[in-house]
Amino acid sequence: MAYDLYVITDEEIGRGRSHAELTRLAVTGGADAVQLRDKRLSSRELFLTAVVVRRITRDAGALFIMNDRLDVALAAGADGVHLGENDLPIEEARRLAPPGFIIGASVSSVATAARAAAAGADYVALSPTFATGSKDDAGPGHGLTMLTEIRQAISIPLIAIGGITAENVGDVIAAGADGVAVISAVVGKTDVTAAAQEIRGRIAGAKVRSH
Ligand code: TZP
Ligand code: MG
Repeated sequence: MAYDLYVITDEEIGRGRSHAELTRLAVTGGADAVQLRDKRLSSRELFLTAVVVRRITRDAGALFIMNDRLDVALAAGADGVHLGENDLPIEEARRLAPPGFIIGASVSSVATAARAAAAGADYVALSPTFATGSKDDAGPGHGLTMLTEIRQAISIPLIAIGGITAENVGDVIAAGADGVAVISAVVGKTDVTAAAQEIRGRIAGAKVRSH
């Protein structure tokens, strides 16, 4: 499964649209994966939302990755979970998850990327690749050079997250990312579907040029 365009839902950035609606609009625009991310909902609300996102992504043939919460991911039948450096350790998630379950990990250096790959992650996301206003504690961007260094150090899929736009996505792919995870560049736009289509097209173009 490809991670070319990985859209993260965020209702605060989503201009009043729900996780379900954002998911529907994003997969219509060709999103390959959708991550449900909400730090405010109760476990029950998150689960009920995840069940809906699961149905929409399955119907569209897109992956559904749950942010932070392995329990909710498993309960809702998600394809995987995305774990940050302060979330459940990758090894523990792997121990609890069924075969084939996707575990993605945020990383912030070549060393943490190599460690995540060795621990059994299915993909890593360099977080944040560029500075972003969409995550309060994201910190400064690591930049394209680190993306290239991580690409050379590991062989699992590498995703860039943080500050990715239609304008810089070509450079991000050329630097070695297999895909990009975005909030504002898709979810924050008036026309989510068109924004997804535009970025996906640019990723495809950059891949043709860099291979
Ligand atoms: N993790 C690292 S950066 C980020 C997350 C969830 C926010 C990405 O949002 P945007 O708007 O695409 O920069
Ligand atoms: Mg997290």
